[in-house]
Amino acid sequence: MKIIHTDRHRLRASKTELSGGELIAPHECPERVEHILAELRKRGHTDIVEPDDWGMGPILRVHDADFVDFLQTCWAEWKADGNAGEAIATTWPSRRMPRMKVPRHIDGKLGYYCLASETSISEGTWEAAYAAAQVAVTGAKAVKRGERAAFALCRPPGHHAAQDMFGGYCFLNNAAIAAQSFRDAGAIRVAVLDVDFHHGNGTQAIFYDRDDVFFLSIHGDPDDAFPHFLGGMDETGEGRGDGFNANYPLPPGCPYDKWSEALDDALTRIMMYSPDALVISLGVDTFERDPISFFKLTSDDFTDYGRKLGKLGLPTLFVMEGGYAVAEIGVNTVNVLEGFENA
Ligand code: OKP
Ligand code: ZN
Repeated sequence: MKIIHTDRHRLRASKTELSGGELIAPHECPERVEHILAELRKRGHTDIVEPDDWGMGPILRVHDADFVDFLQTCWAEWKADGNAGEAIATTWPSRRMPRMKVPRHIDGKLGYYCLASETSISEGTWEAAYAAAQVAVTGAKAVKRGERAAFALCRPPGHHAAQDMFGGYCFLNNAAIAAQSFRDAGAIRVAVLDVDFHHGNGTQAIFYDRDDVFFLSIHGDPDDAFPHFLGGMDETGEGRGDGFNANYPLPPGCPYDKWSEALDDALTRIMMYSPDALVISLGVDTFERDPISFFKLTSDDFTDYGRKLGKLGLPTLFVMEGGYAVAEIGVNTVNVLEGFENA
């Protein structure tokens, strides 16, 4: 399988994540990708290429220009404001404060564009997020040109990022940018299947009113799991998009047999949709020993569902999302890819 990777992901090396009332070393760290790369090489996957630079065009097809401008300038403005640490949002346009205008001050901008405060913006964050988006677009182009499948080894992840919001470790929505790139290169219908433990709220928001991109997500019930405020079963799309959004919220402790029932249903719906391309938001935080999640998949289960994905026979782009059991992230990720290849 063709793999797209750049070491520019290392430019995202935040020192802080707000967790349990403390600033901890982030779960979403550069070592994640290094472990995946090492496992790929160990198991003979050597078709690893650098991304091409497609510029801002593909990013602006998905994200609002003012939001992208904010991401590019946030760190400099935060430093100029005299702050010692990393940029963390502390105030929001919440339910009783609906003044939906972008404030002038960096604290106001941060709250306006942020959906969750665990995610600090640090030096280099924009550059890494931009590179990850280019990795995703390069993967989409490779599949569009005829590769059976490709793996966009994106970092930082993307599926929580909406048109104009960052958070949940995400800044630019790599999977959505890839899906839109498929569309712009001539694909009529694209399905995005999100198997990360967390609901892909950003991807859902981006495509919610569209019937040309079918979004499906299997995730921890938002009653119990981040991002808490989206991901219910009753969210089926709106307008032309009605019927083209499908959520499978699952309870704490969910084992593979139950998870894979949801997957089977999702795969049936994808085949009925008959997409020209399939984008998989691949998070392996469904793993039984993931430190921030509550599903119970074993390493072998990843191989099994990779096989199910491969059996669909669709042009497929894998886009890396989450997975925080860092020692096992490589094995679990490569298991999915090899299951797919050996289907
Ligand atoms: C990113 B991805 C902790 C709540 C914050 C943020 C999780 C972001 C996951 N009590 N957790 O979907 O893997
Ligand atoms: Zn996740």
